[in-house]
Amino acid sequence: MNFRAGIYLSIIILMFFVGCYENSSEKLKKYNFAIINNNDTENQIIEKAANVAPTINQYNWQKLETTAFIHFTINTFTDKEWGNGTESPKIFNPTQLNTRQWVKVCKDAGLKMIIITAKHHDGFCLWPSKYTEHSIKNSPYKNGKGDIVKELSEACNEAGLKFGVYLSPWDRHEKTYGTPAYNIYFLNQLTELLSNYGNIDEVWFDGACGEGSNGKKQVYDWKSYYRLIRKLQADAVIAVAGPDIRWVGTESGYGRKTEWSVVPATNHNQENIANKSEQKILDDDFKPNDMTNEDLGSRKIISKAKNLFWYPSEVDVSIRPGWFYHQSQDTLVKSAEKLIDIYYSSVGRNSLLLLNIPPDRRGLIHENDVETLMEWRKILNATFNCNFIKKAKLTTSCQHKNHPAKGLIDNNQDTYWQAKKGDSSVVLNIEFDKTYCFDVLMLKENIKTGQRIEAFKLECLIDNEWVEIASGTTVGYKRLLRFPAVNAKRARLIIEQSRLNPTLIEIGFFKRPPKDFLSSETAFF
Ligand code: FUL
Repeated sequence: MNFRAGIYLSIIILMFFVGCYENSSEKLKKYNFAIINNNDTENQIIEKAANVAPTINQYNWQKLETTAFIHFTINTFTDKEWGNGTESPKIFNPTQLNTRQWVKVCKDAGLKMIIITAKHHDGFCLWPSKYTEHSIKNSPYKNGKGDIVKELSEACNEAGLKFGVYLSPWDRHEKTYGTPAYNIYFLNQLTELLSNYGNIDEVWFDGACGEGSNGKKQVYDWKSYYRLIRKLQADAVIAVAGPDIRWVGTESGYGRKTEWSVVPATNHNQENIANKSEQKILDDDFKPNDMTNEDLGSRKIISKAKNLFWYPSEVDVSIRPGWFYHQSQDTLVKSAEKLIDIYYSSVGRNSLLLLNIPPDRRGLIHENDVETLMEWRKILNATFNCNFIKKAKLTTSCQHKNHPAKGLIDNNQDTYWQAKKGDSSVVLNIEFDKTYCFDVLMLKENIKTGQRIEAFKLECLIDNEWVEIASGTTVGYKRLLRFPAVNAKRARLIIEQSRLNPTLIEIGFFKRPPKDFLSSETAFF
């Protein structure tokens, strides 16, 4: 193949797998990637990066903000985190399983989608797959007639929640694992899941594999898996070992303070994701294509890239120390306050939060988990129910004629403020209708035009002097900053640096409830 044909072919392949072909919304840009030419200057690369935007699927996914993971399988009955595939299906026996309870808890907690471990690493299937005997059909659950994927998808559907499936590529039970035949097995199982359970909104491919250097080595046919998903569930996003959604790089619940959704396309190397997807601490050493790197998308990183694409981050974390239920961890459920900190450090840092809530051996979400989730939601509601900006006067020297600052407070989710072309540092002046006490700032970029803001700070007029209250780097879909409470009538947001003219689609000033709020809740309201 000659050089030019090679380039065209690479572009077509990239377009297919990053999903631009599916983006039919006029409001979104056509491409979620940019090709960097060898002779592009640094400024041209920055400009290209600033114009990369999400696909419609990625955008819809990001808007969910908080979603739920359900880890439930044979491990729940063996008290293990990883099964080895030799467990008998006979021990899988949840006696009170009720997917409507799972859905109610998740919905009341404000979680907008549920992703279930249809098959974890041990290979046991929660649906009666016709390609294996290692499934729920040989368990005592409903005398082998149960199908938990179906029960959950129906319950989600009834309640208006989205639904996703986790299917572990690593399979410790299936005999063909490690041979090309396994790819056929995997595709068959995917076909069952994507054909028989209504809409699937997210497919989660775990990169984990604990085979070790002497273990079985499976060469996964990722491209066929992706092609099948695009064909059978065109609206689904493919996460982690997939092209649409990026693993944040830890399982701690904490994303990066500087989180870019536009990153080099080399981050999309599946073998690398698989190698690195065990629990890791972020470090400062730069390792190319490593999801655990602290910096994935700064100017320094993208200036060396060949291609860029929109690859937003998902923060997966469990409400308990383990991913699966263990009775010994009933007292170790994360507190509402801890989950609040996680919320600010995930959703508040341009990521989506995927919170794992593992049902117990009865097949129910345990009372302790329910309690903490309801408290968490109460604190979030009490914080974000009232945005003090609503009656403020906004002025700026810098606004695009079609996107004035009033677009930030006109209650229309589609209007936004944009600086004029050429303005990459701007000031937005805010005069509230009265003095407010606030301790949270929320910023949201209009990511339909791309992610651009690189540095910002908030100042308030206190005793006639402008005082810096908070500062940050990236914004993206949503950025939340907490700070000690201030009383102010005037504030100004200074966007100090941006890749091209910045946009904001929403801005918010909020007050967190007092620490004893949960115990004195009635008094507070
Ligand atoms: C990891 C797995 O090994 C864990 O068991 C869990 O499923 C987590 C979400 O991903 O890679």
